Amino acid sequence: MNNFCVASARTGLMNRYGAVRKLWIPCAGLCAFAVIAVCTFTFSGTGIAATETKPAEACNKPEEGFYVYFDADYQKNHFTPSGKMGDCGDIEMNEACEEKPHSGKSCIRVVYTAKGKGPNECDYPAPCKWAGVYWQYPPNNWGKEKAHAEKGFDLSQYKRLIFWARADKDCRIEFKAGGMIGQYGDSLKEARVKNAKLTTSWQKCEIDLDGADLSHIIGGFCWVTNWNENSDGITFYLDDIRYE
Ligand SMILES: [Ca+2]
Repeated sequence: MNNFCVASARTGLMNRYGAVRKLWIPCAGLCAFAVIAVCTFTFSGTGIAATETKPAEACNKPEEGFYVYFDADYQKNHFTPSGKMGDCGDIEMNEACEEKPHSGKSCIRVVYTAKGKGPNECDYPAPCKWAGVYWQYPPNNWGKEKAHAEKGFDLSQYKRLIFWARADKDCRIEFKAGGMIGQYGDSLKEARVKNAKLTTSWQKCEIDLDGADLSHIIGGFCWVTNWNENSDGITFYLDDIRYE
């Protein structure tokens, strides 16, 4: 599987990983031009698709697409990270983290402590030994309440879910699109999943949605991890989550 990462810069930046192309980018005039370095990596393992980028000066305007998150105060964010799962007490999230965002003013900081702290949302005795969060629409909609039956987004026009991620140390985190299977849940019953290898640098990650039924999506994005993958806990960061 080929994966791509894009680093934008005002000046010609030769990326040691691959060829450099000059492209004009309409970014509200802020970026006169950018150099896009396309590098291709393939990670071994199960469905890993994370790509590394060199330091970039990202444009600070949203790109085309259907955003789950751009900045904390962005008016066109969709979905809410209301769906905590597993060892919920192990999860801390800050959607207005200003520590080196990939774009704009903020990114999302996720802290997973791997302590097994409750409340514990799993169907066996605690600790669950895992945790995760779904971005839902409307908030707290697990697809089980008829009142929300008509609520959801038709994202059929989009072909992939893009997001950027980094972590305090190298780690693996699982990400998903769709897969909330309640009676009134996602049309995409089987989530599209990406087990991504994150590093301390921002990386562009992609979940391929080709052929997916996106006609009714209430679970727009999700991260999950567990004691096996991150036994000492992990802090990671997300930004620019969008369907395109
Ligand atoms: Ca941002």
